[in-house]
Amino acid sequence: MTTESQATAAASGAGATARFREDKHVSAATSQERVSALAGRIIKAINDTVIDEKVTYDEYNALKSWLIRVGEDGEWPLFLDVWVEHSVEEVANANRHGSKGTIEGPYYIPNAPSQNTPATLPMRDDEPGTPLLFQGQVKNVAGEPLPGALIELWHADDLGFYSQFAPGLPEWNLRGSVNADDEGKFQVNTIQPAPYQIPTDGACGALIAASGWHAWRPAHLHLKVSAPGHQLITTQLYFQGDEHVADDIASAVKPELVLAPTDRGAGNGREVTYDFILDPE
Ligand code: MBD
Ligand code: FE
Repeated sequence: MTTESQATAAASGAGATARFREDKHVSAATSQERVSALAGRIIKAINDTVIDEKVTYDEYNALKSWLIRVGEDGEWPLFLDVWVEHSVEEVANANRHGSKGTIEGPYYIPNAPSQNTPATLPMRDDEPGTPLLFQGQVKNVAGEPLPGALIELWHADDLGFYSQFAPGLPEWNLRGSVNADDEGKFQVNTIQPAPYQIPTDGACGALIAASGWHAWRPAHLHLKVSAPGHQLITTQLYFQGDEHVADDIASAVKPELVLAPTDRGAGNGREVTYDFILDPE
């Protein structure tokens, strides 16, 4: 039997690449001027690095071979989301007044099974991990409850693997779409995710090893929260005490996004309350 621990960089990379092609409808409407300005700056940044650092032919060929491998391993979504998306998110959400957003990452899947609050994410009968009750309320920037709110939640399991990107997991494991109540209140039962390690056997892992960096993201919940008439926010929530909160390889932690769950007692795991503030459309 294939288990999640046998996940390979190439298989999860192929999944992330296929997902991106299916879900993100890339617009061709960018003007020639804009393409020229952006591509020109990126190419110039590479050339400046070559000149400043006196890059050798061996190093140039190492780069070429590594870039070829990123594509072969399907790791362009992983590479870009880990090392670039945080800046794109910073620009995109600069004018928001509500809850902080952060990067989406490569493992979102739309249209997870829908449930009403109080909900329990789809999980295995014997799902490993500490139970976690995640609850809160969706409000507008004036603090008023928002009816019709939707909380999409996806996260890794207790071994750090995401369903549909690692083998052996049920299709929708730890992925759900939860309708909040008329006052925007929601309760979701899940389990505490484990920290996530960038696959070590692919191109991104090779870069990390060659640089002496670490490969870790702190444990996190991924969320997309929306309500009629309001801007959807894509975010993540982290856990106080996680050693990688202070040095996420994806640079996606913000202090406002760190949770401090409390013990529920009687072996019932932990619970935490977090309210979402949505900006108007
Ligand atoms: C993840 O789980 C993730 O959230 C990001 C941003 C990149 C790689 C894996
Ligand atoms: Fe993630």
